[in-house]
Amino acid sequence: VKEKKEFAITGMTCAACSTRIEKGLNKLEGVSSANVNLALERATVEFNPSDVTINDIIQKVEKLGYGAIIKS
Ligand code: 9UX
Repeated sequence: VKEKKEFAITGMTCAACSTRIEKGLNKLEGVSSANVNLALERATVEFNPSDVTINDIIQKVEKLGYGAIIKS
């Protein structure tokens, strides 16, 4: 089962920020793809909910020093 959710990301200032978040999320077990758009301040994440939760994803972003709010 695969789920696709969008998150509003706060705290990104430069392009390296979005790359850091992408790399960090892609390293999470259960995440099959993570894309972060700096201009739109948005992350699109595809994941398997039995391996990783929305909360895990938000906590990972926060651990990296940014904020994440689930959008849809
Ligand atoms: Mo750019 Mo982001 O120098 O945490 S990487 S501001």
